[in-house]
Amino acid sequence: MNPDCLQHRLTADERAAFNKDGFLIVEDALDESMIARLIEVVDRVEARQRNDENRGRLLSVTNVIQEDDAMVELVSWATTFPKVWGILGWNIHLYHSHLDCTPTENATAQNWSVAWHQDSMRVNDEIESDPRPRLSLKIGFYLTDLTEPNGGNTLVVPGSHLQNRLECPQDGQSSPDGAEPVRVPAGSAMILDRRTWHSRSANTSSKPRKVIWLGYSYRWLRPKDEMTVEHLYPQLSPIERQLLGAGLANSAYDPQDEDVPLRAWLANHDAAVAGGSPHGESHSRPPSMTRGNNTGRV
Ligand SMILES: O=C(O)CCC(=O)C(=O)O
Repeated sequence: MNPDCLQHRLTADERAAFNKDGFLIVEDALDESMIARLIEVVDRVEARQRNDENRGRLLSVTNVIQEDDAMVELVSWATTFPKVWGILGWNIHLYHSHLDCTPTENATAQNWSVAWHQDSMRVNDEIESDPRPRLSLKIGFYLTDLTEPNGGNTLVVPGSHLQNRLECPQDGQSSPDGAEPVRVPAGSAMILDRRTWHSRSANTSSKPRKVIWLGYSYRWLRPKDEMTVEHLYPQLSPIERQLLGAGLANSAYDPQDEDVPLRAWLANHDAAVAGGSPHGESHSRPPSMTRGNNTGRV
């Protein structure tokens, strides 16, 4: 990984804003050349996946890293990835990816429905705490202009990530109090705490909306899609392999240096993040106590 990315580390102000709002906008996350490469990927996938049944409707395709080298590059992209490790630490991987194309409503008779949610579905029903734990975040890379509010913008309720319940109208049209559209130019990214209540929205503009979402989580959270990436491993750097899921099952809980090359890289470049826990004091046993022991305890 090129150390130049260190200039994009999460600042104290960005951390405070992310903790307060539950999301963070990264302006100019993508340059023109990367936007063009990624649009080419979205267009290619869309051309392949469009059919008579889904024509004119939202197209959302998961498991898209293997679609192009540009997608692999995006996973450790210089302007965004340092902020991911700044929030989650080093024991992380990519657990989900999707690309979306929202056609204009002019092109369709789709009966659009806004659907307010926190991410991760059953996690929110089955985990006990209040507020729920963060566990993961995702980054939306906006490839088309969304400075106006009618382009199929992501809707968010700032600060709602600490609320397990939110009065969300489920009429498919209206939004909860405090909801706002994310209005950003092409090339911007949004880092979204998975707990922040959000929704897609209708695109009544004259242009289709194109966005790529990458989800990062702790390595012990199971991937949400097929993650068909193992065939890429030989051409990847060690950190890219970590991010794309290499490593045996228990290494997610008890990682050794070879399982998490990001930790060693951070120890050399961003030492404050390379410690035991992203939240301060570490409560896990040191690796020497756990690896190869015969106690049967896990
Ligand atoms: O595409 C968007 O604006 C939001 C996507 C979304 O709600 C999701 O991926 O959970």
